Amino acid sequence: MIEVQKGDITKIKVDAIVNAANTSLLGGGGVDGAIHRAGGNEILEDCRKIILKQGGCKVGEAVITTAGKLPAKYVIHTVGPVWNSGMKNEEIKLKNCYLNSLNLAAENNCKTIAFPSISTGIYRFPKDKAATIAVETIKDFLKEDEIIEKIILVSFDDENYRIIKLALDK
Ligand code: AR6
Repeated sequence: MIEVQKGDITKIKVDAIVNAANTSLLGGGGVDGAIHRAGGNEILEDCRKIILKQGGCKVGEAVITTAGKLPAKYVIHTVGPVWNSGMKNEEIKLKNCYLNSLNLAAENNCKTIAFPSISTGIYRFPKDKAATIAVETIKDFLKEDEIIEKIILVSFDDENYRIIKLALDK
């Protein structure tokens, strides 16, 4: 089941929330900043352990940490592509963000997951294209998967809410 919700992803009580991080995993602005601020230092401590082990996270890949003080159990950090006119395989990279996050969630027995609109803020990915990729990738994944029960697509603003709703109803 997929649903769309307007609001702040840090407030949602699910097994895992997904973070639109950057390759350093050290935090930043946008939803990444909000998650680290609200979740506290434990999240950054886990990120530092991952950095020591594998040196950050590549575009399209995903890693999992505690959610610290957040109501969720885990944060799955994935790194979206910076939009570059669609000339740098951005669409495939964004699809990989969703796929790798979903696989990591299922491996960790997460039944409920909330996603922000990865790459549609500071990384400037066109919102309609990003919504189509998110919805199609999740729908295809859920057809095969037996662990995940509910996915919430969280949009921070009205425009993205409408765009995601349209993509879902298609
Ligand atoms: N809850 C839900 N969605 C949010 C929230 C929130 N609290 N805050 C923002 N959004 P962005 P990106 C939406 O810029 O484009 C960071 O500095 C926002 O409206 O957070 O992937 C990282 O460290 C937008 O629709 O992520 C990276 O350097 C969406 O979340 C870079 O930004 C994603 O916007 C990643 O850029």
